[in-house]
Parts: sequence; structure tokens; C-alpha cells
Amino acid sequence: MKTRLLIATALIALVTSGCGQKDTSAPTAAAPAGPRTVEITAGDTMKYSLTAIEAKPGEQITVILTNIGTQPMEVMGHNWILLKAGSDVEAFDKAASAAKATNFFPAALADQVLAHIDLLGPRKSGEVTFTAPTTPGDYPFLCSFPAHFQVGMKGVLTVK
Ligand SMILES: [Cu+2]
Repeated sequence: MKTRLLIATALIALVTSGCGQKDTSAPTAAAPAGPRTVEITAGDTMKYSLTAIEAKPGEQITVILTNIGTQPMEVMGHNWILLKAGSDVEAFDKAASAAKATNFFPAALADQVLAHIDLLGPRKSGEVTFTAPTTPGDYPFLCSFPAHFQVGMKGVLTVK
């Protein structure tokens, strides 16, 4: 008899606290409030699987780039570099091609970069989490491995 009463009390306590917690406590696994994931692949054909990404102003985004190719990184590496709106992508790419020592990331132009994933060899993945700009517009991205941008390894993140 005593035990049954204890169980009943415990149950009531559980139900009551369960209801109250919803509004006040931190979000749990039930509500995935993390960044949105955008997956991009690129292989030996020198193409991104995704060339247009849409984002809401200030949205948290994780871009995951996977190199699905087989060629060594020295001849067919891929990266992902997101630039500010209005950047001179041609000029950036040119500077990047000359920056072999830093895996084709032109340190002198880092102020034009909003987010980037380092150069990846075959079967490697890299990711970056960033906050989309709050200003609507077109933000170009590219692979800065020599000649890849020239053959079309590029795209646009549109904030709207
Ligand atoms: Cu590439």
C-alpha cells in the first residue's frame, strides 16, 4: 500500500515537472537548433555537385565538402572558398593560383573571404560553419586549385 502511494506520487511529480520544463529549460535533442548542413561533392571532373546555395540573412550554415575523386591532391585537390559580395573572383583566383605554399589560399586577400574549407585530397572531407551575411545578395564561391575556377568550379550563395 505504501509502495503504491510512493509510485503514484513519483509519477505525478514526473508528469508535473515534465510539463513545466518545456518553457524554461534549455532545448534538448528533440529540437535540432544547430546549423543547417549543406553537402557538396567534387571529383576528378572538376565540378561542384552544388553551384547554387540559398540562405536566409544571418542563417547558420555548415558546408561539408567531400572530394570523391581519386587523383592525388597535388594534381586534383579541391577546396571551397566563399567570398564577399562584389569580390573580383578572377583576381582572387589568379592570386590563389600563385599561392601554392599555402595550398592556394592567398593570405593577402583573406579579408575578402567569408568562409573556407582547406584543400582536400581524394576521399577527404572538410567542413566549415559560418553565419550567412545579413545583407541580401550574391556571394561567390570557388575552388582555387589552379584552373578549376576557369573550367567552372564555382557557384553562388544567394542570401535572400
Ligand atoms: Cu577543385
